Amino acid sequence: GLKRDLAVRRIRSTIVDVPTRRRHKLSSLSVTAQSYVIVEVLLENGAEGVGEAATLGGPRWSEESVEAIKANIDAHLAPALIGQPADRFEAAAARMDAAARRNNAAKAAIETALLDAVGKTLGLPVAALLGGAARESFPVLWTLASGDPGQEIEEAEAKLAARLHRTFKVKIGAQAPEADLARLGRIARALGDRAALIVDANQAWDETTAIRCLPALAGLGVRLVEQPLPAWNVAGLGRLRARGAVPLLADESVFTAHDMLEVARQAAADAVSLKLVKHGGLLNLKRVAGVAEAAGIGLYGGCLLESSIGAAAHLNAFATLRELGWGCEHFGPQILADDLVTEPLRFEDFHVRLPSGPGLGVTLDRDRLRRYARDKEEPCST
Ligand code: MUC
Ligand code: MG
Repeated sequence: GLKRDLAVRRIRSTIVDVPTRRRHKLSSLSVTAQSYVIVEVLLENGAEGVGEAATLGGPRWSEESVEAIKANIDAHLAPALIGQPADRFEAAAARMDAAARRNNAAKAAIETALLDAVGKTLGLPVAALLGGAARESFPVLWTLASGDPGQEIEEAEAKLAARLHRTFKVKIGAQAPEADLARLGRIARALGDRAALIVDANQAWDETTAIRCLPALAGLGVRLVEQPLPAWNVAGLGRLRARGAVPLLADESVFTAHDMLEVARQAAADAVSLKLVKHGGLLNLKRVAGVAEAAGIGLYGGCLLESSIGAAAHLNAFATLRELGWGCEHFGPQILADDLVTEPLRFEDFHVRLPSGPGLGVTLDRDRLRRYARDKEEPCST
């Protein structure tokens, strides 16, 4: 019967390192390659599914590294699911939670692969399994993060000319605030009203610095300031927001639905950045979005520089949200020197398209998986 057919036969995890087109510099880390764990699930019915766990700069953006993700999938998470029905997504998530605390990126990659395999079995997109798509394309921004304003202006001009992106997120916090303000001033003057700017400080500032700099950012026309304070300082974000200089976006402060509830209680953000690596799966991403919606907090489609696999997973969840007022930032496939799928996501007219077709709507390219695999021989967990 269907139940037996949908049982999980095998889960395989592979660490890959994919070079980026240029150095990507955040407040406290910088990368020239993106490291992912690609999870492949095989069902008894022969259907295959794929998922991706993204990291940024090892265990520095969040606590998970690809080495830890792979180890915990192979030793703890995969064994909890072998033989279990792949279509019982909530039950699978509960089994994973019982097997390992947190490990959100690892759990998200596995859940994505289950949804992909079941969607492929039923001939339905993952979005249909999550409530059904309410949109098929998403406004998508580009991130300027080389740290060199001349290069950043040139890069933004090329994106504008190609009609790929017209909102830019500038990564700040790697240098002194005044140097960042000067850099932003140059970028803002060069782009004028042809582009919208937001910034992400990745927790770099303390409250005093933020109180000093937020009005200046607003003066430069910055529309949204992402995570100016350390993740723990939700009360500080609430005080900053009460000053009303510029809208605030919570990123590292919100991993779980409980974190989201606390941000809502403290009125600490205007919007929240939704990401699989933080929330631990597509169902949990929708749960966090629900808490934000209940508090009147806006939704922003966040990323961690995923390939087209991880980006497709996010878009399938984002597609089911009624409002995604701040658009999304799934430019990841465009900053990679190569992708991991046979047909990359489509970017056009300042939007990225929800891929069509069953499951995630993308197909893993096994040649590329092998090319970028860190170890050429990967063991299976059966
Ligand atoms: C982050 O903190 O938002 C997303 C885009 C980007 O450039 O960095 C990431 C992580
Ligand atoms: Mg961020």
